[in-house]
Amino acid sequence: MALNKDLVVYQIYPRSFKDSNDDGIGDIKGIISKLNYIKSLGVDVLWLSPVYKSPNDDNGYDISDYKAINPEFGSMKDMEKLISEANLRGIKIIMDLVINHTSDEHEWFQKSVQGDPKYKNYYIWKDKPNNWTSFFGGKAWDKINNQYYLHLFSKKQPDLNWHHPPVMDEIKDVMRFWLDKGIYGFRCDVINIIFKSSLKNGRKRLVLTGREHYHQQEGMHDILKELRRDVLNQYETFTVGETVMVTPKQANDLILPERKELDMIFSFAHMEVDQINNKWFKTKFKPKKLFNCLTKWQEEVYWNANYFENHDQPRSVSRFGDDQTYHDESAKLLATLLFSLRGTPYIFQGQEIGMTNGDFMAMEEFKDVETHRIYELGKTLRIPEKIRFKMMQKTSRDNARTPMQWHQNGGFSTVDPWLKQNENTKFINVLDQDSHAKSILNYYRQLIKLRKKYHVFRDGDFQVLRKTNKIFYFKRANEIHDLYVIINMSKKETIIKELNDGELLITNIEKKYYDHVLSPYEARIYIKEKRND
Ligand code: TEU
Ligand code: CA
Repeated sequence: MALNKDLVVYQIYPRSFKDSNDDGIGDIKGIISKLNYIKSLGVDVLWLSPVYKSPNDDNGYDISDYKAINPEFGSMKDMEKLISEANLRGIKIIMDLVINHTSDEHEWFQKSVQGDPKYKNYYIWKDKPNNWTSFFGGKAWDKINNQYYLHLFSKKQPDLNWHHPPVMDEIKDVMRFWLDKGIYGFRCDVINIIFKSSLKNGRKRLVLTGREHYHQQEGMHDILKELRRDVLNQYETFTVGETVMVTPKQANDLILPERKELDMIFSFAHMEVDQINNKWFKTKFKPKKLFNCLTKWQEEVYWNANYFENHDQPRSVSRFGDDQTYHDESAKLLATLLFSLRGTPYIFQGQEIGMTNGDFMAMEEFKDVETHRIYELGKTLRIPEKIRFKMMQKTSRDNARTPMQWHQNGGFSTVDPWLKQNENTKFINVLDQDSHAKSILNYYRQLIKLRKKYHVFRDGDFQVLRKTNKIFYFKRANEIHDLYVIINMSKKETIIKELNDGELLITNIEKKYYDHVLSPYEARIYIKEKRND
């Protein structure tokens, strides 16, 4: 089945979207109650972060039963209703497929620990650990009884052993279970690290010692081909892989149609333009670096999954825009860019109203396991407390996970939410923006409409016309239209010399003349119809 390039995807982090039963935790009924809102955006696909049964060490990315719903989120009946109610509105659902690891509370792991011969090899056990380190900092091995098991994430997330064929059978079964319920596909969590080629010591590195033994190995390609051939191809599906540390070449190896693996992947290169070595060491954001990176991926990769936000990243308006003086302008500029790149656009809940980073004032206010682990790790590295806290404020994943801002008083729940609500819900919320024609929300809606109306947004090729420290000017073209996209990613007024005429299709700033002067954070898209004679 050929990839549908017309889709726009909206990601929901269920815990933070809408609470329907006043326990402070978002849930499936909450999502159902907001389906009309989601429909009003014009999106086609909902990606749900994990809703499976889980002890929530990593908020659902530690699954203890792949075929059950976390009671905090509701029941299987609720989930079935969500799928059918979404389908009624023409919205398809993709679920998170977390198959690098399970929860340590999964029955398979429990039995593996007990030495049950059927389950022993479902996980990776060793008498002596190697020197690998985990994504959340610290060693990647922990001891139970007299043996060590591998966990590339928290110690409550043991890695599955993909050398053991029954693991493959179990996962195929899980995938069929959900596809049979009518879901449209999967977002495959950290899919390019699932196959461990060897368990030898790795070269010592500041982060992820050992990664040369599991990152992007040939065995991973074989697994993906098999899942595609035996499961996905029996249905109409959509897959996006989350792939860490990939190059454009590695991306293509995963997504080119003739490879028969994934439809598209989330890469991280553009999320690394404001950091040194790792995400905790942030530097000043230089737009040119982002433009260069996006250009490279636009030019070299077959089809991109474009995103500026998800549940692991700080909010884009706080990071690449200006969440104070130019909040409105810069949020809209980022939207313009997102929707005019070649590829499938992904919106993370709240991005469409310009939600900002959280306003966390103390460590206790953070709930994320990684945030606390890295904060502690920083202590052993003797990084002063104040600096460590600042690092968390800037980079913590909880920045993305604050409750959705439905109205001036929050509207997420009637009780205190599980994670602190941002104070700025007073000014940044769905209700206000819905009724205001010029809001960020309505700008997103408008962009989605334009993308649907003009094919060139989807199938046009990409060509850079100009790249400076502030300006990104590019063209998208197909046989019918030329699109010219111009953004000024800065607080300064900037002149653009070359400007093609055409009809101004959309812009984030109202003014009398649209000449060669670009206001701070101004974005414009022009369209020109080609003559057919
Ligand atoms: O994330 C994997 C990942 O590499 C990072 O983006 C991660 O958020 C972390 O910050 C690494 O430093 C995926 C999920 O998106 C994430 O929420 C999970 O915690 C993780 O896998 C484990 O399942
Ligand atoms: Ca709830």
